Amino acid sequence: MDQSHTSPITVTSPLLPDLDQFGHMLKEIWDSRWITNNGSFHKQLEKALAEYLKVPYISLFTNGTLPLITALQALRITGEVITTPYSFVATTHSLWWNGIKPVFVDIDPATGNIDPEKIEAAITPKTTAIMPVHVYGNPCDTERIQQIAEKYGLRVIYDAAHAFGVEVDGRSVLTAGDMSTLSFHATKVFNTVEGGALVTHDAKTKQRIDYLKNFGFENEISVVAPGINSKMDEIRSAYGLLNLRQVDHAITLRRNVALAYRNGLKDVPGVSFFKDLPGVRHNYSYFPIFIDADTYGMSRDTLYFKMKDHGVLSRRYFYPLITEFSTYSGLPTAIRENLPNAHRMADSVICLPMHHNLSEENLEKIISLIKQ
Ligand code: T4K
Repeated sequence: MDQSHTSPITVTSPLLPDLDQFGHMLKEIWDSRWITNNGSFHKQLEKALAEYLKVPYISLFTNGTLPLITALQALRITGEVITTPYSFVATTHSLWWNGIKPVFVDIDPATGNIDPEKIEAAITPKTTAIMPVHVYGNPCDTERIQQIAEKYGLRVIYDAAHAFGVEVDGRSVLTAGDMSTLSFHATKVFNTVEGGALVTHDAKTKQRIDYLKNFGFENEISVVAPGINSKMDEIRSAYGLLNLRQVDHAITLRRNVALAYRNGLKDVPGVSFFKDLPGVRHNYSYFPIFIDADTYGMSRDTLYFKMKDHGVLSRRYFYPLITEFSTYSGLPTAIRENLPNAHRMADSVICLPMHHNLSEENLEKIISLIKQ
């Protein structure tokens, strides 16, 4: 099902389950009349995901933003949290919704992730946690972050929205820190249309998360905490079960796309990109390139709009930086001088189309547009 060369080439395209198989599952749901609130498919998907992702406990959510908000609630995080400006805005919004002050720390240009060596200088008596992001699925330096967290008694919540299936030396990155969150949005490697999850380390914490995502209900008559409603329904759980069966194949196809881009763009002056890291199982969730305007001979934005004019709808994830949005721009750590690497990356990035359905013809078109 390749995209036609005449229709726009979008930055991503959702992985869709087989419609007939999905129809059978819908029939089961209809027959059971159990459509949400921890039904059979929901339970099956949690079990299957925990196995696939090699994590001890996972709780499904309606999207990837509510697990961030809920993790902060569950760990009773207050005061200040150290985070990265180079992410989707939901990362920082989750802090704001909990009345927490975000403290921005610059990134490491080698990965796009928060630079652990700059974290300690940002810690104050009010700091209670660190919220790093495995941006584009590039794993953070989780060992160094953990050392710092332990030294200062801080919690670590990873926004792992991009890191589905990412492993380092055979171990899931989702096991790092106190908790990790995932997004199963349509645009992600694995999607349940909308959806997300929270990974925890022990049964007691999972239980607490499951109460919190269901209004705080412990049983029919007891509410143990001021929870929210963020439950995944049976229809999306069934869809997720089907997509899980084909996600490995989708990641292989994405890898082929990444290899083709790397091969096609390797000799283009002024264009750079990430390489695979040793020992890492990447998921190829995005393919960002970085434009050095002087060497390339054209600005990032000129190339971006040129591609758009030719029907290639790439995206500038993550430009502008979160610190440029009015809610956050007045914060002391949002100043430009504090975040030189993040600004450089935001000002030079283009995320090229990257998905399992990208045809060779379209790949060639994209590469030749960049080469021209
Ligand atoms: N943390 C991080 C680090 C995140 O990146 C995100 C979300 C979150 C937290 C929060 O997770 P969620 O609450 O969203 O689960 C998209 C997504 O909406 C968002 O999930 C994602 N990150 C962010 C990076 O990208 P947009 O506004 O750029 O998406 P949109 O609608 O412009 O779609 C992009 C392209 O994808 C379209 O041009 C075509 C294609 N597409 C999209 C949809 C929705 C399809 O082909 N079919 C579709 O159904 O935000």
